[in-house]
Amino acid sequence: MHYLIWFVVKLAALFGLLITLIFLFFMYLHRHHVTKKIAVWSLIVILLVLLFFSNQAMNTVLSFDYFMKTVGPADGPQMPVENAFSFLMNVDNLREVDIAKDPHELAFLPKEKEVTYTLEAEEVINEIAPGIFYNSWTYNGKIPGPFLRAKAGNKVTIKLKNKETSLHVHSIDLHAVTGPGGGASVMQVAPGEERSFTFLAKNPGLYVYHCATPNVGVHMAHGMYGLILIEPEEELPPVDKEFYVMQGEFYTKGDIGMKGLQIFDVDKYLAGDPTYVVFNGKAEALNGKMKARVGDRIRIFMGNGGVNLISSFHVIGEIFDAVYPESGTPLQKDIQTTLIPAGGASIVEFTIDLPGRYILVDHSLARLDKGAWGILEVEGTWNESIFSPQPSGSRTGH
Ligand SMILES: [Cu+2]
Repeated sequence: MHYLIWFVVKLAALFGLLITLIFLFFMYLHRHHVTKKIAVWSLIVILLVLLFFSNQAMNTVLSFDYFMKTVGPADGPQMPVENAFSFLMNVDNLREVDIAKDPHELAFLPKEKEVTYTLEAEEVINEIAPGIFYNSWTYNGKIPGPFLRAKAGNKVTIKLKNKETSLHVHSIDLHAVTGPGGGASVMQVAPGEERSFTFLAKNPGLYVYHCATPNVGVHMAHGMYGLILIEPEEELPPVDKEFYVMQGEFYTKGDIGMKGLQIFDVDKYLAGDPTYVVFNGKAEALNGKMKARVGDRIRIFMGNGGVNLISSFHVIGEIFDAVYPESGTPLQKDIQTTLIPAGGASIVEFTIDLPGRYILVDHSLARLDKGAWGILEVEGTWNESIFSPQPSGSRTGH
């Protein structure tokens, strides 16, 4: 409710200011005995002030780009006015959620040859950093969406529901699919409806899935992406810990750090200049959730929802013993930083030798300040033969 009250109060304040200005101007004209012209002048002033204040109100409350025309294959990224008004009318029906996907939440490899996954598109209100709220569009109320897992040769059925509280049509395009739109050609789902389709998982790999309803980039920049792992016939070798991490971007009208409910900024989106770059949906989403012990073999399924940036994925103080670059083959060894393309993913593996706090980053390091970092906490015994002297304090060196 507080979002709507905030909006009404702001508009009422602007309206009060407008009335006061008109009244003062009217009194000025009246005192100077130009009553015949008062009506005309008042009308002009009303129109000018309305124009000025409506623009101010829109810029701070909702951003519409009335006249923007882009040249993509579908509708441009502008948000239709009716969507914005229906958002304001429905904002209290949206759930306020903790958007951060737990990096431990990984599906087990199903034993069956035919696998079914059900996803639900839901528009929510969530914090992307302390005190900064956003209207995210999600799969199952989290960013990224659920981790899906199958084996090469499996038949995979995807059911997608679109919650009745949604204001938009949503869909799914899985990069693991061979066929039109990766599924999106038959999976455009209106609010309150459900659709399904089946595909043969032909190629092993770690694939991004995302919403592919125009404007596709705008849907993805609201959080609609996740990963599906198609394991090879021989399956991935066992490890001690697996983690699920995805990088993503938020484009907000308010600059970095501006509190309150933030609205999508189409200019920043087109310029590829996100206000926030985060792992798992919000700043510090991973902290306290990634823990391991010395000697553990770690595997990170690392995806990039984009929509604009390429991630230079690095773990400070570690070397990736093994990387499946872009999740394909062949396997690479001894990698410091690996590129995760927008709409792509990688599998990285390493064994932990020493206790401490290891920071996951996009090594385009300005993005740390935009939120792209997380901590892997490791406990265990120090080994002087690998590193001496033993650091004290936080042990990260950062
Ligand atoms: Cu969507």
